[in-house]
Amino acid sequence: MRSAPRILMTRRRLIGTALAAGSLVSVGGVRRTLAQASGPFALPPLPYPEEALAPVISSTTIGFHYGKHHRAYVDNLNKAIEGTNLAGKSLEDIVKATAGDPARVAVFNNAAQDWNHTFYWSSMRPNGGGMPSGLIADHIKDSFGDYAKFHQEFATAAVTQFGSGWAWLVQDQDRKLKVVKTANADTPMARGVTCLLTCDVWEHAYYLDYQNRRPDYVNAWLDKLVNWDFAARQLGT
Ligand code: MN3
Repeated sequence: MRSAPRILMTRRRLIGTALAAGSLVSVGGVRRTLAQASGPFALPPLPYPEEALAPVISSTTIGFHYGKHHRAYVDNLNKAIEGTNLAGKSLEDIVKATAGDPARVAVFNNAAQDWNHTFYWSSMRPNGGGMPSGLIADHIKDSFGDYAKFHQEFATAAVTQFGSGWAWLVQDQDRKLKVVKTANADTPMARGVTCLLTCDVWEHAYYLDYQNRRPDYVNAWLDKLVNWDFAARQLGT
């Protein structure tokens, strides 16, 4: 059974922060947040304070990653769509409309990076990670055999993504969960795939805290930060 609002993540705080930031973010979660009707888009509020993920991810990293990198994607997207027929579309529609179009690669990159980062912030929570329970645990067992095999497959994807990109847990059309990786700004959402979790493996996500030790970042991410409640809420019926 699918629960009503997919995102409950500190809804009150989300709304409060959104109002404080002066942005219009409807309730209901990332999908709703990302479904801001049209541009210009606002930088979505972080679901927790910048220091909340320390020591796994420092407030310095979040400060740059969220406050500089993510903000730049949003600002550049708004500049790129201004006055075009994309200005009236939702973020998801812009990503899907520009995916694979060489003439609109800059729009795609910034729109997809806005979507990916918003999804990434919600894929984490303080004191998260480790083995899930409930429905998502059943899906992990059905699709991977056991949690350890999922852990290994996800970590391998995240560590072996060459250069910049993302590791994802997705639910395919056959309802099976799968681990996939994408390069640069690419996102499974562009192809209509249901995303459950994502880990940013661009160097800006971990270099201040882990330098070249991407495997240490990925393992700490899996063991201490994964927001399984968020993943469970993305599951299709
Ligand atoms: Mn990033």
